[in-house]
Amino acid sequence: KEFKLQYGAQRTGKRTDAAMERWRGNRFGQFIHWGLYAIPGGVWNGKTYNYAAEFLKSSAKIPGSTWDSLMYQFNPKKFSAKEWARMAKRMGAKYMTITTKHHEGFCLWPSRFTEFNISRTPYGKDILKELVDAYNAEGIDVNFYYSVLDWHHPDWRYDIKSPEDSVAFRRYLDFAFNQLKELATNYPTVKAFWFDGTWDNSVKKNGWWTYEVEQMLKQVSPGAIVNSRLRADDRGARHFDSNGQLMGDYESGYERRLPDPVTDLKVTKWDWEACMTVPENQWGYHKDWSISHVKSPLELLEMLVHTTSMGGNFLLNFGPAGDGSIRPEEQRIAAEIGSWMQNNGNVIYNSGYAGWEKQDWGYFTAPSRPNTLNMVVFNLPVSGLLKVKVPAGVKISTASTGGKKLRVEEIAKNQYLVHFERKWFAMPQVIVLETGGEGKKGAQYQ
Ligand code: H79
Repeated sequence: KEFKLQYGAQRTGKRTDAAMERWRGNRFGQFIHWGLYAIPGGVWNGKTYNYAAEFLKSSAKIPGSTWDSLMYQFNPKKFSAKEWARMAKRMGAKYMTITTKHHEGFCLWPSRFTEFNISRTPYGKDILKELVDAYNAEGIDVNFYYSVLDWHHPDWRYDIKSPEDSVAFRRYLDFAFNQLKELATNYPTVKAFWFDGTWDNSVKKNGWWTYEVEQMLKQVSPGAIVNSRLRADDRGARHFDSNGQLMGDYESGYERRLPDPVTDLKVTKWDWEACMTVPENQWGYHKDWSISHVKSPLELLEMLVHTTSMGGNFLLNFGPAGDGSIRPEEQRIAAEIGSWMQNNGNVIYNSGYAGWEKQDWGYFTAPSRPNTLNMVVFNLPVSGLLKVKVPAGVKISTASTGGKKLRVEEIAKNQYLVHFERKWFAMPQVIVLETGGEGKKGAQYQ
């Protein structure tokens, strides 16, 4: 059944304009969660709360006025927008997405629609502008995260159960709309908006608003990109409308997880982005990272390659401390990923899904250049022999690593072995395949 929708998807298929091509080619982004929650860092009155640090207000049941007064302590003495931007640049990030306002409601920019903002803190300056300028100066695109859910605003509602709720929430929606218009207007280089906190019934019952916000952002900021998480349709369907079409410009549902590289190939049909934490579930700064597994640089690098191989973007989160410093673990991750990206970034940027069958040794990524493909090897077999199954009619002509030719052996119909070194490697290895030329004739196979 096809529903007639006023606020459903605006398009079928991927956007093909220059702004979207750039967003897609960027592939690797840095997520930053920074707000008042960075000050307590998951610890309140001497007690450590293991749940996400940015949820401390809720986990520790802290009264609103107590939490809000943290703003009078917000004075990050070690903050340097330029240092953050340099670190992101060295890591190989091509874009950065910053929490302009998380669920707590505190705004990192001097919004004229609420006093709960950076200008009222001892720090006083416009942190958002400093970040936009510093990152843009490094050639890094800046995107804005905005939580629609707001624990601070008196008119926020989780559901609409009375006419009073309806009136109050309408005021809230106007407020959020105005803030978003303010962001798009005052920071004209912003490339994309990353919406969160849109899952409550109140928002689902006001799909029209998510549509209006998308239209407004694209009017004020031509080329602006919005994530599917913003959107609900006339009937409350989210991300995908009631007819199954993606809303917004890219799918943003993969949070702290990735699509399976064999069974979830449907994601290659649209643009998408996965966001990832370094610990299990901490976005904001948490003082104690011993409470969960902390992903290694290699685990994260594999996730980046995995995501690229499926045509998605990877947004890796950082949670700076309340003093503006970046914890040593995050600095090390940025440095180690960066050292690999410096030599191998070409298998990530402007690369995507190859359409070839996944093999155990790792991932294929396809550059935009025709007749060439990358193999990114994470699991080298002890034999050193890498199996490659090619689509029917495709032949491998050469394989090389670091400019050195490797032996390619055709072993069966549409199947090759690439003879790699039998050696232990500390980092993933890249093999470039050129396709074309003649394969064996079918009759020559046993
Ligand atoms: O900003 C980070 C987190 O603080 C934020 N999103 C990332 C990017 C976040 N907010 N809430 N959550 C993560 C977890 C919330 C999950 C749930 Fe639900 C919301 C459970 C029930 C409502 C999402 C919607 C999952 C099921 C329905």
